[in-house]
Amino acid sequence: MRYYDDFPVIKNNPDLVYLDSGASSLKLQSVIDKMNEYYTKYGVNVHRGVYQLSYIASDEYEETREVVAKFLNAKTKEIVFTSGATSALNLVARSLSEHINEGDEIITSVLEHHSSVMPYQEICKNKGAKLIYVPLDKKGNLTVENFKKVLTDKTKVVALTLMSNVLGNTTPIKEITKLAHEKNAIVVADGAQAVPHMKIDVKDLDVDYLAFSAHKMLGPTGLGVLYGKYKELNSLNPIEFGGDMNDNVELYDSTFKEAPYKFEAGTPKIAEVIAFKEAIKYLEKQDLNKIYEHDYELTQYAINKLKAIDGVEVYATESSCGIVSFNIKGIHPHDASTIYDEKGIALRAGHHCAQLITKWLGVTGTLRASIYLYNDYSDIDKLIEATVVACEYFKEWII
Ligand code: C6P
Repeated sequence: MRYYDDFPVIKNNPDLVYLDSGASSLKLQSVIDKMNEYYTKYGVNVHRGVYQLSYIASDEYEETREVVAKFLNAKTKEIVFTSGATSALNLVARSLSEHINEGDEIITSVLEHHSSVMPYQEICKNKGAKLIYVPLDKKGNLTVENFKKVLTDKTKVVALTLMSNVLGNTTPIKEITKLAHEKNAIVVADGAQAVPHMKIDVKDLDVDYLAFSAHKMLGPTGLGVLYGKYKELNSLNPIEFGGDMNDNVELYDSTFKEAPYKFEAGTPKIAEVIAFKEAIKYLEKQDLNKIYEHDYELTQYAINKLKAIDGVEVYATESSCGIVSFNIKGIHPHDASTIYDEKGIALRAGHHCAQLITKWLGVTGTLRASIYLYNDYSDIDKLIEATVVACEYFKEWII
């Protein structure tokens, strides 16, 4: 009930057990209200108009950049708005590709979401560079020791997730970044799952780039953020060209604005950017450290309860937060998921756009319950009850 007024989807679906926040979190009423405010009160373009409404919209837009920067302990000019974590990760990879040559090495891992690894597969194919995978330990954790084994003088980019969207485990990115920088390699961190759950300080982590999505942290869909250390970010060339990112345009050449604006070609996601600050303010009010504690406790509670059920295989570990992947042994997750849906439990089934890790686990996919601040123990108890029912239903096929 605590979140009843804050999240209209909860209000409108009182029996819903929402355990799919890893795919997209529920959206805040204050975010929706702010989008409405933009559309109804000053819904015009930004950075272009020379009239009052455009100034208001532009100020609201730029205020979010300041709020995001403060949230990450970054500088305002280090924040680029994109259409999602995917586009942020593609932007940085494509911009970096100019600096990748034959024989260079790019380090990644099988924990990656497709958007964190596929751009580098393309670069390696086109440039004759090598994609190198950090081996995982037995539990699926990425360790500093294993990272050291693959880091070489040829490493140019290290592209790793901060938190796996299948296992929910975190990467020791601070230690990895320190080592990578000793080899002058650039570190690109995928924060799509981590940023919603934990306090991230980019100065402390020292990563060069960090990408994440607004819609996984109570904000609007269609919006992402690319943080880039200013010197690095400003040294990259844009990959999209058009309105507002240029300075002087001549017949055969043009000059670009400085970062972040040279990476925001065309009319941006105005309403979404303006409203996103409401999500960040809310998360800060709730306290990210408390959110992490809450999500971690519920995750571990779910893991322990699931492990106690005969016929269930759990892939999450003691370091998992917010994500619990499991299977009913021998049952395809899509078949099992119908039981949960019948009981009003929303979870995800499949490879979660991270086929490398599901292959590493030796399965085609998993059931995945993902937990966020509005979930409580009763949601997990319902997940457990439904899992007992599913095991009973499939008992003849369980192997
Ligand atoms: N993972 C999931 O259900 P977008 O789709 O651009 O907002 O985020 C991409 C992305 C990048 N990295 C990680 C670690 C992610 O988990 C995601 C999105 C969703 O797990 C949708 S596939």
